[in-house]
Amino acid sequence: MQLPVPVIRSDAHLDHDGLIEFLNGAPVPCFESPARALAIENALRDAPGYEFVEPDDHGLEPVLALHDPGLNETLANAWQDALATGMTDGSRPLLPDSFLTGAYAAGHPTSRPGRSHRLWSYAFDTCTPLVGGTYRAARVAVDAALTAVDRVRAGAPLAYALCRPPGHHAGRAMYGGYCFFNNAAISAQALIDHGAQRVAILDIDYHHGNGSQQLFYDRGDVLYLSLHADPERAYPYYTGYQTERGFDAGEGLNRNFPLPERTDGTRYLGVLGDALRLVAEFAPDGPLVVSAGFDTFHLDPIADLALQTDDYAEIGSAISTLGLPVVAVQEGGYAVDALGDNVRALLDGIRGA
Ligand code: Q9C
Ligand code: ZN
Repeated sequence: MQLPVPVIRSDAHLDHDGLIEFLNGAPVPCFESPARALAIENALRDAPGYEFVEPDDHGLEPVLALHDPGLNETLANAWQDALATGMTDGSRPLLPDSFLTGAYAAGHPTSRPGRSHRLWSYAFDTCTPLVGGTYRAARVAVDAALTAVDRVRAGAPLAYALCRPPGHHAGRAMYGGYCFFNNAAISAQALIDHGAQRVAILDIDYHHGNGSQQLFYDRGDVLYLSLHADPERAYPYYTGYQTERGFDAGEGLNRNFPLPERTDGTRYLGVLGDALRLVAEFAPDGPLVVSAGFDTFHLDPIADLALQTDDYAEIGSAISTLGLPVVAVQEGGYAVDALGDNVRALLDGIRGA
């Protein structure tokens, strides 16, 4: 008899809401919505073998282990500052209109503004709005991932953090792609800080986890592998190519697997097999962190791969052949009607149910 799989969830994410993004120039409700998390919870509540757990507060230290203190402070204060300076009346989310790009910063001094527009200097896109509840939701998402780490360290073979907002696009001093803090990366770092010498992150979200890649690019203790839509055609466009293989002590420990349009389960599982062999070769001495995105689904509204619900069960059982405990961290997935079933299929696949 297996013990129930801990599902770490919180209502805090509900206040990260009212979010607008731009799609081909038109403002639309953000694809990354509270309904996603509710759909996942409903599916797992109806399934045997799961228990719901609230996140424990882990404080700021694990966030600052990977993220710039200025990013944290700015995200923490942005909404109050924007209200105080009149930049928003509170009825609309904060979205940037100007970026501190590398090209802007090249060749002369630049500054981060003190208030109001300071947030923009950390943003890298226009699809990651911030409202009054965003900072707390992002912190609780980190706590959810760290609570999953605790459960796995205490002996659970699998724990799942229902993180909202997601995390894999967030880097040391930047946020974007619906992400503010990198929940999966912070989990991997926590495992290292608890004594693991080699931790692998397997990222199966449709998008390349540019934040995760950045955070560990020169590190010899964390292997980052990502299967994703070829950046030649897909967000985040500037990273995720096969040629990005790590640097310095991290040489060879960053591996990208760009996928063509309409990649189906058979083809996907073949590539996943290659990635899993690299994990085995790396021989992690800690749990596997899975950045679990489901925007690879054939009906996803912002993606173009072709996975079916049953494929997630196959992906899960392929992952389980590594024989590693798994910390699964929720990332993307926007086909809300199927999202719960897809999450459940992956988790059931991992635990062999
Ligand atoms: N037309 C995650 O899945 N929008 N983030 C891309 C393409 C941003 C996805 C626009 C997608 C971010 C966690
Ligand atoms: Zn994604």
